[in-house]
Amino acid sequence: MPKKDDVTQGITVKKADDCSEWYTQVIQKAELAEYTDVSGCMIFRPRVFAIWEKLQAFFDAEIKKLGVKNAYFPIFIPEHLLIKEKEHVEGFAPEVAWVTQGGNSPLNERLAIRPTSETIMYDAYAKWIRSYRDLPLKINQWVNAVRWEFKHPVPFLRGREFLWQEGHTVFAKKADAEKEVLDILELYRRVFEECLALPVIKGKKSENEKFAGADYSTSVETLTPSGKAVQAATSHHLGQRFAKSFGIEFLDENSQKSIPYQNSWGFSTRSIGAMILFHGDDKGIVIPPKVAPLHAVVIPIVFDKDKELVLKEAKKIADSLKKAGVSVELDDRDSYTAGWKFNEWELKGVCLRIEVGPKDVEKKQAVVVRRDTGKKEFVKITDLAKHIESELEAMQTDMFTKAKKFLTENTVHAKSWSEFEKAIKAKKLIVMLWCCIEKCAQDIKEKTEGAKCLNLPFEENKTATKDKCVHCGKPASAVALFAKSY
Ligand code: 87F
Repeated sequence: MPKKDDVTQGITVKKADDCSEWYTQVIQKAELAEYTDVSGCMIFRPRVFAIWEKLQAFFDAEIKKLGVKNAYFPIFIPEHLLIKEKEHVEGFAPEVAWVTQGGNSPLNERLAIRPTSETIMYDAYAKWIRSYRDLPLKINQWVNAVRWEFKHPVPFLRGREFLWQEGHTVFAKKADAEKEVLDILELYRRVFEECLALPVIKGKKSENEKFAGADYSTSVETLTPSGKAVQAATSHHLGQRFAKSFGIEFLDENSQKSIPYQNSWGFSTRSIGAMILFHGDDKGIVIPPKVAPLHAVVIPIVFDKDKELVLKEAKKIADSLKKAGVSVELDDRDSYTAGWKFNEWELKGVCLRIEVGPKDVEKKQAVVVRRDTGKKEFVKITDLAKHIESELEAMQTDMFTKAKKFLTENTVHAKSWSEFEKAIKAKKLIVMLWCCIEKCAQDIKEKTEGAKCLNLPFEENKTATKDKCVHCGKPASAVALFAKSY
């Protein structure tokens, strides 16, 4: 059988030339996702689901340390519950998907397919919470959610069904609830920066961008190389609004009736879209080691002569690395050339490639190639496990450093409206003094075809802001982050 040595499996466009075509190709060719007959709904293939499981494992362990417990609430939300807190659902109504029929019989009441679970959870909370001893109540669920988007779907980043966690907590004291909002936001920062090697900017949502059911919302935001920002996660303080609509009350230590304070927070499989977009290159995806399903692949380089010897040595290396705790695979498929395999594993984003040829066997060494930098090193077999461990750590750090540099270099502090316009055209993230008035936000959106305030970064707002709004000239009330977004 002729060996397959063509590179047609590769991506045919450069990321810098056509980022969205690059993204579409990489997702299919690296076997991450598959489109289905329902627009905006896709299959999360094992390679991507494994990344999601790593993120889950990290975040789940962290929230458990904070006393959060997992549970499951139904996917169907009866209409009367969904509309109980009117304000929060008004703006979202067009995105709700409904079940109206069971078998052939119309239902008496429409059932919403979970777009988010505040209403169904808080209806139960009202039954469960009686006294201050029942608080705090901290429940999370790892589920799917559906929002009937009408904009063009982008795998992971904008779809109709996604996976997420939604945490819903209840506290007797406002201060405790507010502390948790920030504790969770910090965990989100760590999910993105420590696991996905994506730098994020923490901040408070502006009044018109906050969740309508919240007193205030906070978020972590990042910019992708496509020039569009991604809201990576949100953590909301709901105040007493939902508690009042759903009748959640408790008797405090003095047997006084009180209304508790609530939070909700979530991050989704969108995070994976941001990761793919951010770190991928012309060869395929690059996965930070902390979330990579596979750390290394051993590829024997065989010629007819010495074939058995090389294969045996390659297997030995893979086995001993496995024993040392490295997630590694041996690619000893006979029908592909080594070159074809190199391309394939680069496309799929395996962190390290370990090549073993006859010369290496002779010298008791292997060649280790890093996916993110292409750096090639000859490593003694005896040092291999240690070397791999330190290379994976270095790769994680280097990927974050590089991403951070990108974010810094693509952030512009606009001092005037013309600077703002120029920066938006150049697909930058913009920091500017802003009045935070809704009308001004609308004008900016119209003039720039969609730029909006992502958040009011905590860091930039530490010092009091005086001066004028860069857009409208009215007094500025905060430093704001602007960009176009997904
Ligand atoms: C779409 C349809 C109906 C977003 C929706 O951010 C309702 C909603 O409430 C809706 N889209 N939201 C806001 C979700 C708020 C909040 N929920 C828990 C989160 C994090 C997780």
